Amino acid sequence: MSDPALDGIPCIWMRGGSSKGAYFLASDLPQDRAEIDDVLLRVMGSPDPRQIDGIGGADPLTSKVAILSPSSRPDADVDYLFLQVFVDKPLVSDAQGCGNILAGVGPAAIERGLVTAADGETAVRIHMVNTGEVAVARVSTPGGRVSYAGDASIDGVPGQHAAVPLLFKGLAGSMTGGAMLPTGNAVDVIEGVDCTLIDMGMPIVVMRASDFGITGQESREALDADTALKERVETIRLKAGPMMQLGDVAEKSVPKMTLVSEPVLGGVISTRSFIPHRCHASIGVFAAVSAAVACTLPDGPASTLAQLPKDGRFRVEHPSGAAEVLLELDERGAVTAAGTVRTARKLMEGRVFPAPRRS
Ligand code: NQM
Repeated sequence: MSDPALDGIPCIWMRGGSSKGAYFLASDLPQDRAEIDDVLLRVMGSPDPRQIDGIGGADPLTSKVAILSPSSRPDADVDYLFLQVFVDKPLVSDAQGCGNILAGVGPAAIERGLVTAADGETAVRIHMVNTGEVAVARVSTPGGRVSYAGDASIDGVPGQHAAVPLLFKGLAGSMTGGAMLPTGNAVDVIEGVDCTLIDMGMPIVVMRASDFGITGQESREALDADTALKERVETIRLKAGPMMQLGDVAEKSVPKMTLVSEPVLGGVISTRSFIPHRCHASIGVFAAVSAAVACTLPDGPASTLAQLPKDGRFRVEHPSGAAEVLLELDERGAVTAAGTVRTARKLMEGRVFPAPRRS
């Protein structure tokens, strides 16, 4: 019987988009969810603000896990369960997906033998277990091997890498019961603040930055240091959770809280996202899709500030630049498909050794 603390667990440490995570095969982890959570906390070094005894990077964006397994459905090649390992709390949450870590799933599935690569490019159909949808990722595979080299760049990540185009359908109400606007309204007033409660792949609450007395152009560090602002945002989040059919969200990483302002870089809208207790260095993929769609609503905090594009390319501005989201709309303005381009890179492959259980 193997002991993970002695023998280690096979793992790929991968940058996916503007996040980093540990990619595992489900068959290398315990079966029981509570045991998986326990092992992952010990792998990442949580709870500890520095994650000093684990591989987590002391930031929610680098304390992420993808668990891959052969697909359980005929319309997909691989199952992907995303888990957010909290940094400073003994919590692991499956209450959200993650589009950045998704960018590494195609490459990791090929590297670990779950998907056979074609010569040139390989389309990998990924069943996102958290939300039940299927995304299609296109992975560069010259000679039948994953290549991370290329000339695509994304804001928030230095350098250029192989593009990983991602295509999504059926994102509405991914975690909130199937409706894009879980309350049926484009605007709900919570604690006196106009909010759009929306889920197009990620449940988010969109609010005007100016309603919090800020410009919306502040740095991540400045916003993280603003405890009064964060307390106000959290009060609204705790009320929005049950309204979005997410139940009590005190110990969940959703909904994300998105403060919007007028674009300043020629994009559609400017954002600062709390995920949910720290400000994002950029913005999540599905959070960007949800924010872009909020801009298309006839009412709401985003729609009054947005500069809508004519070509379906929604550049969602964030603290380190902008993320481009492609939206396909039907004649009634409903979103029929969404897409984006990310990059990913394998950083390390080997065995990870979880810390011993704490007494
Ligand atoms: O919204 C961070 C990230 C994310 C999530 C977070 C993401 C998404 O940037 O799809 O990618 O919101 O916790 O990794």
